[in-house]
Amino acid sequence: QHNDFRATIENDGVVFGARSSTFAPEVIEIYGELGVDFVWLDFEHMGPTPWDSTIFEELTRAAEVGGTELFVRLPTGDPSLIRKVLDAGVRNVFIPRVDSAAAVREAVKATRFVYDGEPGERGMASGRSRTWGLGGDDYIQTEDEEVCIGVMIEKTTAVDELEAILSVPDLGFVFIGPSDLSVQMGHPGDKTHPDVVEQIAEIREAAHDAGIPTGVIANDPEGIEAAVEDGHQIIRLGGDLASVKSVLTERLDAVDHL
Ligand code: 3PY
Ligand code: MG
Repeated sequence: QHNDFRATIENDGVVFGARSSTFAPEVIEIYGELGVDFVWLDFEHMGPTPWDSTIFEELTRAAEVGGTELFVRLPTGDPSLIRKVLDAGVRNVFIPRVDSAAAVREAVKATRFVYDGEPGERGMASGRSRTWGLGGDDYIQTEDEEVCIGVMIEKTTAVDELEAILSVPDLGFVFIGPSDLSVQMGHPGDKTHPDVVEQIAEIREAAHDAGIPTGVIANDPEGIEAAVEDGHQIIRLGGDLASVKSVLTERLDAVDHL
């Protein structure tokens, strides 16, 4: 199956996604039916430790049935972890808290059979990405053409090396992390601090100058519109837990008035 997420951002389009904190196949399938382009699964802060890759087989099936893409935030850029998740059939992954261009290069190389004109560090597997499900005779070429990896820019060490990070071959995107940037910049939790806001704009501009798509979180209509206007191409606009909370709050308020 074609990775619409990668194709869209490579062709200057915008993808809209939502987080699923429940990791429930049902929610992923419903997101797909609603037209959500990607489902953010967060293995940095929640979820089972993803070395049990069988969970991804089930979740990629749900994404395929619904017609959406998984977008998996791994806990680290450990190549052995990246390979295992890709072997289960996930096509879009991203790595939090990166510090250096060297770390980014190592992570990206783990996703490729051929990397920057040399052998990459993706291992030949017999998992769902090759043998069934997504698999096929053109496995090697398809995987290199379809898999997309990005990194979070949320540490000052990464900002210091931003130009080098942005020129790492095959880096698919950067996702900006205002919360951790605020911590790193000495304004913990203050995402609207002028220094943080300015830093975010600088990251965005540098990435766009380098031709690398950027992603952000935007939780209200104004924020979503502003994100699109700013040229961000990967926009997370909600999640299952927050949606349940807001819909039920509304209904309980209505009941209160009866
Ligand atoms: C951050 O803001 O630090 C993030 O990681 C967003 O998810
Ligand atoms: Mg973060």
